[in-house]
Amino acid sequence: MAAVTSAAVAIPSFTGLKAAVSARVPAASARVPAAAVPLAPRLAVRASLKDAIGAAAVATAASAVLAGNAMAIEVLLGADGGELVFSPSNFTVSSGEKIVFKNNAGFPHNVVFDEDEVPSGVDATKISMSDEELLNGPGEIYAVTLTEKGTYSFYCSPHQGAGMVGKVTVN
Ligand SMILES: [Cu+2]
Repeated sequence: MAAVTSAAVAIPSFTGLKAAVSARVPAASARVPAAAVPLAPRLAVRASLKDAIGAAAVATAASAVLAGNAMAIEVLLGADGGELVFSPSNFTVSSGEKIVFKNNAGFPHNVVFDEDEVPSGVDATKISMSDEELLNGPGEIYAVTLTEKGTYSFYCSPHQGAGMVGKVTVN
């Protein structure tokens, strides 16, 4: 589940990093004596910069997957026309290929694998988001890698009733 959380903040964090860096530069070039800078704000800046750097590394990894790695498939959450579907909703991947579900329209969405429709021996909860966990913002992603061969069914819990369901076959 760590992948979910870090991926979810990837896009906003890039902006955050730039803001944090540019905010520091004027302070440094002004040569303000350290003692003149209130302690609490300095700590706050460091904390946010550190957070931004950590998230930026995640963002870089995520874009590498999306842009440069052939061993990944992107599945849109919500069609461009706003339909509450996975696009594609029925697809095939190789064992170990990363599947990146990306918020596109009609969110919030999530991705939950059906415990009754995964290959035997696979724990659906380990590859799913929880029912309460949602991707709320544009471009947020949930990535999962399936290694056990077979057919898996999944759904979006807010929109399962509206037909937002999908199937992936792992070869
Ligand atoms: Cu949905």
